[in-house]
Amino acid sequence: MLVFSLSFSFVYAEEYIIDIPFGAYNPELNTPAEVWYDPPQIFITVGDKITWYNDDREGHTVTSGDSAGRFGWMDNKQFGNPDGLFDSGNFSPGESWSYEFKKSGTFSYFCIIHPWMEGIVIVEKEIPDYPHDSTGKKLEFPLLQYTPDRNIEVNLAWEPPVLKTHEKIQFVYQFYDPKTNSNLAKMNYDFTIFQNGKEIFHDTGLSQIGGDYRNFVFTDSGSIVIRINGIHSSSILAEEGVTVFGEIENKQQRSVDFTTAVYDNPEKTTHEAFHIKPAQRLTMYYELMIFIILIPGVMFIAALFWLKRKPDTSEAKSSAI
Ligand SMILES: [Cu+2]
Repeated sequence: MLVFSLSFSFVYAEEYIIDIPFGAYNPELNTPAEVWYDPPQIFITVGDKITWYNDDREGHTVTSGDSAGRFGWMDNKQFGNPDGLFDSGNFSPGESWSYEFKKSGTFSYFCIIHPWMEGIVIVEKEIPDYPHDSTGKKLEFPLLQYTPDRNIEVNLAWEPPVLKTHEKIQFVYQFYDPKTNSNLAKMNYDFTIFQNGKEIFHDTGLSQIGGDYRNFVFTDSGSIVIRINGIHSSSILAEEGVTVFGEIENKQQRSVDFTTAVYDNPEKTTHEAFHIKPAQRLTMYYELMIFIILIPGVMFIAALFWLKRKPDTSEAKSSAI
């Protein structure tokens, strides 16, 4: 009976990878690293496991708690505050550390050695059946935002409401004049999606009466930012009577950001932990550089020796004669 019930209580658990990139030891991020933990923010469900790989040249830790923050460290030499939930201890370059999240919640973590390095893990009980923002807060459609100059109201919704990888998502949006509450057609705009800090989709458009839409299929899970910006219309500009330069400034300012998260689709993917080691790539690069520098170097030195030896040999010959 126990065996019977166990065989039906199947829990879908996944394994995720977070990379500590080469250069993470540097608080200024002016090395090849763009983030300290990649991705810096991850959405998982209870029972999922995360493995952190150290691809940097220094040892690091994954310690739950609050980091000192980049400027907290650089300006005030503050350290982070561990909360004792989990701690990897120091793990060296090339090593990894795994942790299974058994409880839901939002867990921030940092590196004890480099207290500016920070990441966040958001653990849901299960993939939620409602849309939410990148902090996990529930959203009601349509989402509404005003451009900073408050001249345009942007409405956004997406279908299906919970974003999963490998299925078509339709983003639908409309522009309104908040003063008259009228629908604004023929608006030029830019539509961009960023995921984990990288631009993954960009398009420009012209809104129609009733709005406009874009379809997108995500291949990766993680938090996203949907940015609609550069919203402008020549007719509205004439009404506002702004100069060309004023308009360019207005256009740049007319930007709204919406945040949410994409989940791994358990129906369409078998998520396999996959890790390309940048350190390996770097080693290969160094080996190649040695070849490129060493071979002409050896040839050059050989040529120098040969040139130096030449008068000696002729001298030896002449003295022999
Ligand atoms: Cu570190």
